[in-house]
Amino acid sequence: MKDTPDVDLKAFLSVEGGRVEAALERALEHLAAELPQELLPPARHAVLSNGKRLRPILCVTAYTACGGEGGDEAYDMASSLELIHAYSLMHDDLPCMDDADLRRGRETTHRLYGEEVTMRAGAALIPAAALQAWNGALALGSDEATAAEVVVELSRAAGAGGMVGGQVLDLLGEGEALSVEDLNGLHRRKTGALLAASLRMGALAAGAPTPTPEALDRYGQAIGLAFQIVDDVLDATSSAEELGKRPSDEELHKSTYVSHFGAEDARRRAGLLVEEAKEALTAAALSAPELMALADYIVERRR
Ligand code: GRG
Repeated sequence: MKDTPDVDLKAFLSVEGGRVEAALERALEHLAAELPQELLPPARHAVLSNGKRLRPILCVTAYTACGGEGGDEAYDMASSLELIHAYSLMHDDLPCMDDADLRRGRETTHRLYGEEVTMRAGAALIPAAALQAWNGALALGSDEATAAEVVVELSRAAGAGGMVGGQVLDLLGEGEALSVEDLNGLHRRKTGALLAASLRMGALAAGAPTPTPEALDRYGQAIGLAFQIVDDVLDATSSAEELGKRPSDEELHKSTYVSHFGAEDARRRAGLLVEEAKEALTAAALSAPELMALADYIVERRR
């Protein structure tokens, strides 16, 4: 893993990931008080599995880079993104979507707990995430107008104009030869919107003045697309065991950046996007070595 001058990326990811993990435990304990008992084990299986926690880490890193100060509350707010992400993976893996049996190196939630319970537990995570974002932002000291903006940001990115809309395009595109423009549009929504919202939520909660959120947005859009390109490369060049997930894009007959450009050129394109992301931070004079290092991580990751 490449270190930028001031960042030991491995240590940073490990410490930040641990704090996200703790916040997710708190969120699930809170949810357990209200959730029908049968939904708790599948929710815990999906949320507390071996994810990279990239979205909450980006959120807290942007929050800190914008001058935000806060302890566990920042991770509580940011863990809302991981709740949305966990629900999306639970539903994405269902037989009516990708029909996956392996996720994060373990059996998928519906394989263990059944489809109906997985569908319900996933649905319960959506409003739980909105409340988590709202309560977390207030606990950080945001006023209600700002906390509402944070929740709107999350909801918009997760919704029809973002992740859900992108997923619909993805499902419709199976077995079709999509153009690069179609692929970009699909992935900006399906993957990019939530990644970009992670940064905007952090900036909003920190009360960052424009143009900082705009620069973070440019950074977020660029790493979002780079992330997906690398995802396609890894999918095409690694085994299910290495990636901890199945089925592959090829098995699902999906158009990918690798089918358009080949793995090597796709990787090169991802690298260019990462440079574009870093330039957005430099142009805004935003001193954020961790965000620079996270941009490198997007292309260097192995899973
Ligand atoms: C109702 C049509 C409809 C959809 C519901 C299922 C769904 C919403 C959306 C699915 C979108 C989806 C699966 C996006 C995930 C894309 C992606 C790149 C996932 C992998 O993310 P990582 O690499 O995974 O961050 P880890 O495991 O590290 O968290």
